[in-house]
Amino acid sequence: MHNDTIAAIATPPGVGGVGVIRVSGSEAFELVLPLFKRPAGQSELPPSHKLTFGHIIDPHTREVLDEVLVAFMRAPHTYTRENVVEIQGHGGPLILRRILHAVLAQGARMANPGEFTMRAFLNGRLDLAQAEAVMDLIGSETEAGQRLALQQLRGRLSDQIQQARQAVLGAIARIEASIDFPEDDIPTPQPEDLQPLIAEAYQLVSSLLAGSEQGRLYRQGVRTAIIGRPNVGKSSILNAFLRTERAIVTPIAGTTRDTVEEAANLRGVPLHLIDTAGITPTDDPVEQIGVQRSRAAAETADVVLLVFDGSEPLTEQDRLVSAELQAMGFGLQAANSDGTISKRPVLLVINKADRDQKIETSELKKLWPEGVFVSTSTFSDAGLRPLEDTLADIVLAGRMLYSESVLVTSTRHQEALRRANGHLQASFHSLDQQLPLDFVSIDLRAAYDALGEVTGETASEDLLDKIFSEFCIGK
Ligand SMILES: Nc1nc2c(ncn2[C@@H]2O[C@H](COP(=O)(O)OP(=O)(O)O)[C@@H](O)[C@H]2O)c(=O)[nH]1
Ligand SMILES: [Mg+2]
Repeated sequence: MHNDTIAAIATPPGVGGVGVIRVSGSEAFELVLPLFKRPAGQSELPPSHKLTFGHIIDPHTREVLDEVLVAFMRAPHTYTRENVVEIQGHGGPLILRRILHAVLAQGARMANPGEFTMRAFLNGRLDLAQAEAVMDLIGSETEAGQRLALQQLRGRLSDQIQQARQAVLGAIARIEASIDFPEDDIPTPQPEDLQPLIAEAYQLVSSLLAGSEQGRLYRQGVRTAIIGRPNVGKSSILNAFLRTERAIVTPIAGTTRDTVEEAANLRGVPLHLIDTAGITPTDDPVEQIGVQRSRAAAETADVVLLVFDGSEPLTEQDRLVSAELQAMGFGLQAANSDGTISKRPVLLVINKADRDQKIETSELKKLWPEGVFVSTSTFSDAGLRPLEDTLADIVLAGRMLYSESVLVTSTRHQEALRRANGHLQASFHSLDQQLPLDFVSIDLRAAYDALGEVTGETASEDLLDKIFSEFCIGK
């Protein structure tokens, strides 16, 4: 049922200054009013969208549960477009649970994860891409990610999708009018009538796809594993990125025994840095586990920083680690024009640049003929900058994020757009081959539906359930 009244604690678990209970649905006002006691003389419904002071009481025992501010918000100018009540109580978990239970005892139902936002979607306040942006906005780790989510929430992505859909619909309408009403002498559309409309849609979708790999980085972040033999400075590099002493650094090889994972911010892209024990032959059982975990970290990484000690000649262990990474498919990354990256990128970091350099660069070049090298030192504040710059180049493939750009950030959208473009291409092809217009129309419909999946017009119930179940309760 989509208009029964739901309730949930909307603030995060734990202790806080205030906590909010959100109630939404056709009965929201009627369920909360009997619990809300105000100073004498005010028994009617308080004005909409204003905070009103009072107490929440247990309606049976008249016991006061909390001193609160309550906002009664009349539909449709609410988050869900239903009547909404927000009760601001003191932010203790027990207090909030007791207030929630009182609301539920009045006949409200406990909300499912994401159910408030789902109602906003079902009631037409947000489309699906905008609803997803709500979750991205809450979860964004960097300002750039936040900006992208906000653009999407404000409907910038949806606008472009709708524009593409309108163009496709224009082509479909011409074809179908001529098929359905042949007697009204509606002229059969010629390829040159349809091509500009299809091309317009194709171009819009292509430009969205072009930035989508980059967009995904801002949302999902980049898993970056720091790999190398022991003592080359891996943990020091992690610390330098974080600007704290997160990982233990000592001159003793084997100091890092487990992987350490931390988030850093690289020009707005969330970096998930993984410091590893290093890959090295060892008899120590604990170190062996550490080495296993280092391998696993490399296997699942988007980018590997392979660290060498520049103050020492290349060692046999360095060669072994390089060989292992190459066997995993790491090599020079190549950024394709459509934004995809064809090889798993590795960045070769020659650390301890502050010391006399004994490493043979010609040896390194033999190991990694197409490698991108960068010298760093973790001993000075500026020493990491070349590494950060080069990594940013690799990750962003040379493109900057413009604050006004609309980027597709979700795999789901990317996948739907790819399908849409596939169908648009097929319709072009059918036109070229002078196939019957029904064929063209079938592809155009498929493209139209694929685009509609992004904004939710053609999303299945299962898909909606899946998307909204990833939200938190109360959102
Ligand atoms: N001279 C110099 N020493 C460094 C640098 N980075 C790390 N070290 C030292 O190298 C040793 C090993 O560093 P650590 O980060 O623990 O290496 P890991 O085993 O690869 O994690 C420590 O004594 C560090 O102080 C650097 O840029 N220059
Ligand atoms: Mg270490």
